[in-house]
Amino acid sequence: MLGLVIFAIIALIAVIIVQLSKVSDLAAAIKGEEESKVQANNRTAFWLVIFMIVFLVMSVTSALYYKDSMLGYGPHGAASAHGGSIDSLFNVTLFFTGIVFILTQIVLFWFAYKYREQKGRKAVFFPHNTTLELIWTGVPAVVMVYLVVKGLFVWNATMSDVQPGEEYIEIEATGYQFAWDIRYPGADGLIGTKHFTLIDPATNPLGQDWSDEKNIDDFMAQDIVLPVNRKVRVAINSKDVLHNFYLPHFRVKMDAVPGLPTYFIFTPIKTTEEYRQGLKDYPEWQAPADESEPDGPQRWEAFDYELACAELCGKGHYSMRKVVKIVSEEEYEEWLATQQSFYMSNIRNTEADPFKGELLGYEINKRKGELESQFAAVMADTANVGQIINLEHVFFKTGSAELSDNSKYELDNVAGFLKQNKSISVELGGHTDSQGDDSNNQILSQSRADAVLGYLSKKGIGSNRLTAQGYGEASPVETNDTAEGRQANRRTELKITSK
Ligand SMILES: [Cu+2]
Repeated sequence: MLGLVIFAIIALIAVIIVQLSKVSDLAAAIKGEEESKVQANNRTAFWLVIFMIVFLVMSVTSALYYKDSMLGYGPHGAASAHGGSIDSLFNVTLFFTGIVFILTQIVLFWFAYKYREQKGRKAVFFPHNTTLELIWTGVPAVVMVYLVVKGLFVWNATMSDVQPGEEYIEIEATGYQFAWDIRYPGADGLIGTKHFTLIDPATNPLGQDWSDEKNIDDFMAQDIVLPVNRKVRVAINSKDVLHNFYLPHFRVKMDAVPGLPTYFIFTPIKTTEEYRQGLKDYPEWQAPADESEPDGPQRWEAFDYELACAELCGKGHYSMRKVVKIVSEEEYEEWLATQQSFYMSNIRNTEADPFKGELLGYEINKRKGELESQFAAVMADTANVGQIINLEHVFFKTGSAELSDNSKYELDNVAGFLKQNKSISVELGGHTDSQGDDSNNQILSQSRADAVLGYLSKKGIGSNRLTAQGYGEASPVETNDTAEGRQANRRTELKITSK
């Protein structure tokens, strides 16, 4: 039915056009062919000039009207160190092309008007004019050379990689249909290696190689959080099709190409808060961010920098958005401290962990720091005796008093402390959980305490400074009803007996 109606409308329009042309033929026959042609020419020429004026006025007016919504104008000055040079390149190009644009439009339409067909006028032919040719070749050549050279300078400054020894933060962005994974290097500042054959959507989305220690502290971030005024290098990857890493406010834009890592280096120079303050003065930013909530935050308060995918990569393309937060150095440190390493929270001591059951260098160092501050607290304490330190990293083989290899780190630290502080004597206390027979537990705890004492005296601590005491299951620190509680109760304690 609808098809029929559309067909009827088209047919009617065709009939009207045919009838109109017949009417004008008739009118021409009455007026005379020649005169009606002259009239039509004049009419067309006049309207061409009107069109040109309206078109140019509207082009310029709309550009000025929407200026503050465009990057580089109004509140949208570049938020990165290099962004200003890209904006200036854009403005210079716009200046030259703008002149050419306006001049050619005026000349095009004016000539159509001025040289319309008129009675008795003949065309002038001149096949060659050296001066004119010099001008229209020379002027564009000079302008082009200027634009290209300026562009090369901006390109080289923007795209040069970090120099050896330079301070910067490296993060990694991996695009896929349809999201970004953002990886931070963790405390070591180094991003761990990855390989596509190791990718497992459930347990290893990036294909990180867990045998590479650089991966251990890497973490995945929900938002991109960066400190202001620090150089950032983004390593850009794609897992499937072409994507594009686009941070419009920072004039950062780089393809994410499957199989070909790319990068972009930039230095944010405005925090999110500073950018919001810049927007605040513009009336279009002073409306409620959410129209259904007129008392809610204003648009400028709700503003956030964003990462978008600028490559039309599929039907979910629009959802490849991430919030970018530029913060002060202190806020950045605070945020870093709340982030969890992907390996530590998802892989550590699972089947996928190549270091299962071993202590990692990072854990050993961390524990060393903890122990050192506990030792320092003991030394600062005014009481002479009684301070207790739980030797968390002393482990025994199940049911036996044989120290496991990993215990040496903790006990070497203890030995170091005792060597430095020769006046100190300690008691080594063994504790078990409540499982099994009481007297067996008593015997086991005593022989474990003895084993620790034996290790320390082998390290050169005089046996007059060491005593070993088995407490069996008599002094639990937690309930014995849960596995975690029992684990906490099985422990070795170091007690200061004289200072
Ligand atoms: Cu995309």
